[in-house]
Amino acid sequence: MKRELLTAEQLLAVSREMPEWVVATDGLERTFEFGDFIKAFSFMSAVATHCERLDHHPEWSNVYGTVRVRLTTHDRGGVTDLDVTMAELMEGLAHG
Ligand code: H2B
Repeated sequence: MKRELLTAEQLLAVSREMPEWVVATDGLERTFEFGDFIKAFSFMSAVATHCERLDHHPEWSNVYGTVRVRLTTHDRGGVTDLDVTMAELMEGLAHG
C-alpha cells in the first residue's frame, strides 16, 4: 500500500463506487447501524485486527448499535488508497 493522497478525480470515482460513504478530500465518513451493541462491537473487533495488520486506524465512535467512522491518513493529511482499502474491508465485514 503506497499511502498516496487521492486526486480529485479518484475521490469522485470512490464516491460513485461507494455511495454509502461521504467522500471529502480530508476523509471518508460512514455511519453503520447494527441494531444492537454486541453486533456493533463484534464488527469493531473484527475491524481492529485488520487495523493492526495494515497499521492503519479509523477515527470512530460507538453508541449502542451505531458505529460512526471517519477514515483519513494522518501522516499524509488526507485520503489515501489505504483509506479506500479500509472502507472496502469495513463494508465486507459489516455485511458479512
Ligand atoms: N492510522 C491512520 N489513520 N493514519 C496514520 O497516519 C497512521 C495510522 N499512522 N496508524 C500510523 C498508525 C503510524 O502512527 C504508525 C507509527 O505507523
